[in-house]
Amino acid sequence: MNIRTIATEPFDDQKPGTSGLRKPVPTFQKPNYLENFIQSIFDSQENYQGQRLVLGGDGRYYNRTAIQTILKMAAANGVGRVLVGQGGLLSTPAASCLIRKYQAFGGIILSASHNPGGTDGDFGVKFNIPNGGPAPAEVTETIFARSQEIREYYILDADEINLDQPGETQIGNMTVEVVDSVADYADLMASIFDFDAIGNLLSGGFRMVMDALHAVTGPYAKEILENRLQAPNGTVRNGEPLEDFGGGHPDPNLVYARELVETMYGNNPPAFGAASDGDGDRNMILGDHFFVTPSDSLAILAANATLVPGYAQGITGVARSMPTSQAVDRVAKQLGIDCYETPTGWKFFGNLLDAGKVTLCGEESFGTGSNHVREKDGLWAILFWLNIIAKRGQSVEEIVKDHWQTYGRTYYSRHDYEGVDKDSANTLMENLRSGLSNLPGKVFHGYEVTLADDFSYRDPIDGSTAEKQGIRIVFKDGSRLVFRLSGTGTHGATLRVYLERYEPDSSKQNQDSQTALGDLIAIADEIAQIKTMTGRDEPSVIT
Ligand code: VG1
Ligand code: CO
Repeated sequence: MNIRTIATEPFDDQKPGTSGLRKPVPTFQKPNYLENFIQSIFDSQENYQGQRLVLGGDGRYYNRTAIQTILKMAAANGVGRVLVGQGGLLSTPAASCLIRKYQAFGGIILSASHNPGGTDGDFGVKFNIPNGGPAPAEVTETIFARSQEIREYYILDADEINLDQPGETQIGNMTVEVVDSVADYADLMASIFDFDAIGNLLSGGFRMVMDALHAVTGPYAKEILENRLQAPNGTVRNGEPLEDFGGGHPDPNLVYARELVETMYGNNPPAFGAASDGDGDRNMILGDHFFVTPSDSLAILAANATLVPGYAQGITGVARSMPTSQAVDRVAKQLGIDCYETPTGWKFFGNLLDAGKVTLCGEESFGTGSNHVREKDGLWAILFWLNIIAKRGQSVEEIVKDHWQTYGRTYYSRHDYEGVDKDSANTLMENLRSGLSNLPGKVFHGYEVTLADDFSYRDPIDGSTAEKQGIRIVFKDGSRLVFRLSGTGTHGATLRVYLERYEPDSSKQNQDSQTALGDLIAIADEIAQIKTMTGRDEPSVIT
């Protein structure tokens, strides 16, 4: 056994963002770039020698290469056993499931999630902790600090591992176990949802389509929907994971999941349409000519949770990221349970879930999940919807409109200005920040500002704090504008503007959301000078 010590120099740009380290593939291909970051992860951990590590990725270009390197480095660093998904594939929620089930000390997930892949796309590395969730800021900061001092890394001389053959191989003192990427996760889903009811629905003529966007969810969706739940073959579209996602943008929204949207808004569409993202943690839900906003989806899952066997006893609490609409708050109020507001990013839900304070949580960015793992989970949300439909015997549109009748409708939209100039985006945010104290009391298009701040968060469990998490402008009627810069993009800056207005009157709940939010869209531009500062007339993506 030959462990080599390789001399290296730090890279100054290895600070993880909202969800892991994401960079263009050529950056990760620089000599020692991946190795430095991986060694920094090991260096930041204690007492992992001899323990288990979970490893897999979303199948994008560089996945297999990176896995071979990480296996040899794990062996050199004293890891006892690595569970790696067959073919190098693990969705983010499946990795979380394995970490928990097999008590690993952590997991390394290779994904840049919704960012495009391929030789000139993005690659990414996420590190998850023993609870199965994303490393909290304290851990990512330690990893980053380590990456700034690194001078050497350790790697074993070993042959490439065959990732396609399930079974065990020994490299050095470490065992590599190639595991079925899907089985444990599928079993977990079967333990939560009413597979009999969903199976009867799907084999009984109810038509659905699931678009995996050539990303990691394909094999999971085929096994669960087509094999275990007996949906007709072909229910899962674009189910073959490809290194470049077929040239697409694996982001399940109305713009990037165009093929699915065309089907669901075309002639004689299926009753249910769904899509997931690159690493399988996001979901989009569509009905016949009908789109469910992710914020509404979270509220509806919370309101209907007891229809699902896994939540039949009721939910203890809910949490949403700050920019996510307040629709779920109204459900929590009615149920008499707590509702927590956290910064953007799943890592902020971990402590609340671990402490049993919340059962369900979600983000406006097509992410919903529960205490079954510590990540958001695309297929879980899709199965949750199918379970509700099977039990209620109503269409997606009927379920949503019923919900609005009971709780009121929250018109909601996010406007993204992608790839704008970094300096201009920073100036826009700085200008907003410096003007915040002048806003309360001011009236724009009939909307009076009652609160304007830069969101900060104190974790109720461990007291850790996070500052500057997005600018909130709240109006007297509860309407809100939120501004923040993306922490996952790799080119220029992405400005996200979140718009929200509450409409309790059921006779006014059938407007197009962009129309209903028209005044707020105008106010956002007036206050933030978006057009002037970004040089853009309109957002690149509206969801
Ligand atoms: C975006 C979303 C955020 C999500 C994050 C990771 O972050 O807004 O809600 O948690 O992506 O999702 P940002 O900083 O770009 O707004 V995933 O599915 O890409 O890992
Ligand atoms: Co994702």
